[in-house]
Amino acid sequence: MSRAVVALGANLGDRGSTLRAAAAAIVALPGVRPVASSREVESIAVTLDGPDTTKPRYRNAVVIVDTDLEPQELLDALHGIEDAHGRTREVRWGDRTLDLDLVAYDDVSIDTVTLTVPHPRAGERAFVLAPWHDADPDAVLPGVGPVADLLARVGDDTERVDEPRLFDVPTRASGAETSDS
Ligand code: PH2
Ligand code: MG
Ligand code: MG
Repeated sequence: MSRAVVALGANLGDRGSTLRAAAAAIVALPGVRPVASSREVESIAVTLDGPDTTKPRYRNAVVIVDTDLEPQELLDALHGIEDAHGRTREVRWGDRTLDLDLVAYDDVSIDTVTLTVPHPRAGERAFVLAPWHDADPDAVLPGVGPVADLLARVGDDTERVDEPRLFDVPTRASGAETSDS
């Protein structure tokens, strides 16, 4: 079983509903179990030319899962969920109904044509770091450092959305029975 961190983003359509549906679809994948989810944040769209206030704003969130899927298998499944939400791929960093990025997978480093893990820009993006820190305050970006430190360094320019977490996972502390207890 491996632990994976997935960043969710959307700036077209009903962004909040899309992020919630995508989170539900991720944890419904065979071989995937929910661990933690962030709440949603909003931020200005970052394009290849920099932040662009004329573009629709993004909603972003992070979900953490345990999985038996290999990294590329998980990525393929994430792309399937993107496609189911009408994702198109015309412009790099262009507007999108749903973006699902595999940010980290255990402490593994992968660099293939289709997949780079950890995500090469995660440590510079408050819209990834802020929700990741919300989902797991002790998170570490493998090979880089604590997410809390990275977020302090880049500065948190995201705005918390007043909505619940994408999903809630019962914790041992709440007294819930778990299958592996
Ligand atoms: N994703 C991008 C490009 N720009 N800007 C924000 N605010 N949030 C994103 O998730 C985002 C972006 C490419 O994946
Ligand atoms: Mg992305
Ligand atoms: Mg992507």
